[in-house]
Amino acid sequence: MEFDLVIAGGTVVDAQQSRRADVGVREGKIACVAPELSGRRVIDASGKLVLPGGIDSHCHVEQLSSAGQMCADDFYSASVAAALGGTTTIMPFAAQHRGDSITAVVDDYFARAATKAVVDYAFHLIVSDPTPQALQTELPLMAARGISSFKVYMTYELLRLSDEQMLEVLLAADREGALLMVHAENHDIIKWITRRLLERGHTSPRFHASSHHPIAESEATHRVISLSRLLDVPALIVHVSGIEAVNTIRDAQHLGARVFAETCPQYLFLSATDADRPGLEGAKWCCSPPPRDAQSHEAVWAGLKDGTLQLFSSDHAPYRFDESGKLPRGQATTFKEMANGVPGLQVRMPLLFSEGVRKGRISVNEFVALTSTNHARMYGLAHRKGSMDVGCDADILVWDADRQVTLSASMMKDNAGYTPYEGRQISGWPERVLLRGELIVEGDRLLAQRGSGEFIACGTPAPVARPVQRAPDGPAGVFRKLIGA
Ligand code: DUC
Ligand code: ZN
Ligand code: ZN
Repeated sequence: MEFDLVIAGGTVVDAQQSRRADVGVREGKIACVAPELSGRRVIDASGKLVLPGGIDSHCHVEQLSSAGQMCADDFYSASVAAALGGTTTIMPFAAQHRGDSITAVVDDYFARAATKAVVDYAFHLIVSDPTPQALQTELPLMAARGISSFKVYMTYELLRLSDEQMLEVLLAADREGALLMVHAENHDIIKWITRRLLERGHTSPRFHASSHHPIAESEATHRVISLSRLLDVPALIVHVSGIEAVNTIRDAQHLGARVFAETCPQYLFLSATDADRPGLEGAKWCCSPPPRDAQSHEAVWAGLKDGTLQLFSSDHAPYRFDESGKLPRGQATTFKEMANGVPGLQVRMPLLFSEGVRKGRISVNEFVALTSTNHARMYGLAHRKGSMDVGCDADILVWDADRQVTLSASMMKDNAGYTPYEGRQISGWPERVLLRGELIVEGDRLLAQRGSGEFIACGTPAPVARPVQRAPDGPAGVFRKLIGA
């Protein structure tokens, strides 16, 4: 039986196993994984790894910040960067700002992505204004549109929710079968430190990390966990930066809390000291939470290895080093005013492969889980994405584990204009990238047409770690009955 396409002679890797096999593709789907297949077209993958396409479930694309700054990438540039780095599905945010109708916001993001994306995409929804209308009328419409994850913020003046509001959104997420993602940092601690730093004339980018103190993060992390445990509704803590938060999450998981967590390249490969440069240059290394230090890098590696952290996403938040992003008040910009975020869509997978797999910190199967499979399960995409299972979309990477690359701004396809990883030497890069059976990247060449990416509707999230049996008449169930929740 001939296939449309066979990827022949490689080592096929998924989250569970690695095996020598060919992959047969028919009508854009994986149709067979077995030795000696024949196809009308053949890609020779001998000596290469054959992996499921990456899923980056945390990136900001064509998103307006609460301070009114548009990030530097649209759906074309962001998705081209993703494709070149081996990511075939992105999950950006549709961001509600206060006063916005959620339906109008979501319509807008759908329209923007449809004509530009070159990889597949799904959306999360940022909820910043949980009015009764939003909670009761608009959120129930989201599942029908394939959006089953909501992000909330505990900091940023114009985005943050009170604990009371977070409890309401947790309940709504539970009712709708959605997963709550949380930006966990204590707003008042950050605000208080920031005021005192600025009063003392400490305005330069390196003070950003001092203001976003690790204890502000771990306190908020503990608080989210408490809210989640109160109602026994799962929560996912995004962009976990270091030792304090990792330990808080691990302890809670050991107690049976249904808490999940994500980390990002900046928390393994960048440090607070990167922002300590002359003038305002350090702004290029500022994101929230900020990169920490070597002890935190080790804690994050340990969390990835032992399953405390299930997801490795980029948190790609691209802003240019000019008045549109990092320097809204030019040379007078203080650390409080610059846009928060670093680019990372294109380098997320190569960095983790080089530093994780090549250096023996994680297995290649763990690499696949952390960059693809776990994202698909966590956000309800596993019916199409994230594995080499027969019937899944043929989103496939032919990965050259030995290719040496020196990262530089000139090779980045996003619009940030710089990379915080400039000059870093890594090993491993995708040689070919297939999306639904079509070759979209060959070497460093993009073959995909603008707008060829498809929206993928998310189903019900199926969080991946540490399942715990729960009884409806357990303590949280009895408590919820009491309060009518
Ligand atoms: N939160 C994010 O999720 N991304 C960039 C900046 C931020 O605060
Ligand atoms: Zn965030
Ligand atoms: Zn983010």
